[in-house]
Amino acid sequence: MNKWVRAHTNIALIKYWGKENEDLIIPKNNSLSLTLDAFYTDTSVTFDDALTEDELILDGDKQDARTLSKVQRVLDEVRTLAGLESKARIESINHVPTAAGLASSASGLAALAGAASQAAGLDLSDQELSKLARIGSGSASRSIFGGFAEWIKGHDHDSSYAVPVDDAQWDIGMLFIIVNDAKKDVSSRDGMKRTVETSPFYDGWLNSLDADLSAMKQAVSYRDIEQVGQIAERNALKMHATTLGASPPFTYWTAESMKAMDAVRELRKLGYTAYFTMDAGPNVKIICRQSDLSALKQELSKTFEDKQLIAAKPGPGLHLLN
Ligand code: 2P0
Repeated sequence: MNKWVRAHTNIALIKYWGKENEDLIIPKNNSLSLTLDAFYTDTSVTFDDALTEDELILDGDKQDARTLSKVQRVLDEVRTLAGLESKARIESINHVPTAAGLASSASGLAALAGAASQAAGLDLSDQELSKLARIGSGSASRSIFGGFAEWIKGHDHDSSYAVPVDDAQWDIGMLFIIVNDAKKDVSSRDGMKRTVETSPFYDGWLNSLDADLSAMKQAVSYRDIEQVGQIAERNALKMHATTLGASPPFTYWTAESMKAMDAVRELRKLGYTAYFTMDAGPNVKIICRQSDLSALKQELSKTFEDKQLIAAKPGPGLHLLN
């Protein structure tokens, strides 16, 4: 019986946006994230000589070849490392509130790296697991770790992996405002590629990252939630600014995203510590004190429906389930 492995999703406070090497998924810059308890993926892998092709069953449904492609990068690497030839059956369950419209590639590919290496009899270090998850999806490299993690960009497969930064066992949380669950027009993979290739703002973004990253690491080490929030919000806005300069231009923001960002600014006027970040989609995530989560939810329920508001706390790293 193969074991089930669980990985939680993470949200970047210093964003990954652009690849130096698209094939190996080596990023242009280091990124830093917080792993969260509220969203996770459970995965089990079986290598079986009787199979004629790899299969992915996600939430009970067999997935098509396109969805399999990220997964196969990871499986192929595991087969190479373990000297295996058999095809694999992957069963995966996403624990993301329905209609949340949140990307699950970080938790999904991290759980796959753990489950596939375990099923192949490999005993990989966290660093090796992070590299394995990375070749499936960049952000998954960070989901091997709980709390805050930094993905060190490196320059080749062996030097590009995430490391733990801080266990986040302090008063920090995130509140998600789910504004739209529609499938996005521009995937993050295509969006970052277009931005790197065509946006004149991309260099400005890259040039500002060292300062943001070192300020963020200092703020995390001081447990300074105000600074963490301020730096994260500025960093996210700069990332999103690069997409407006791309050709053709695009944005992940919708009118509802703007409304949510305004609501966060209003929370600040009320005296709360509340800053937003956004990823390759319209949803808005609020960085706040864990001890304020209920109060913020109540405040925001004047503007948004309860089902749009999901509270999250720092979550654990990759682990086996009993
Ligand atoms: C991040 N995002 O740091 C950034 C911020 C979206 C915006 O990582 O192409 O699914 O598989 O490496 O990891 C989303 O991109 O992209 C992402 P690939 P991924 O979280």
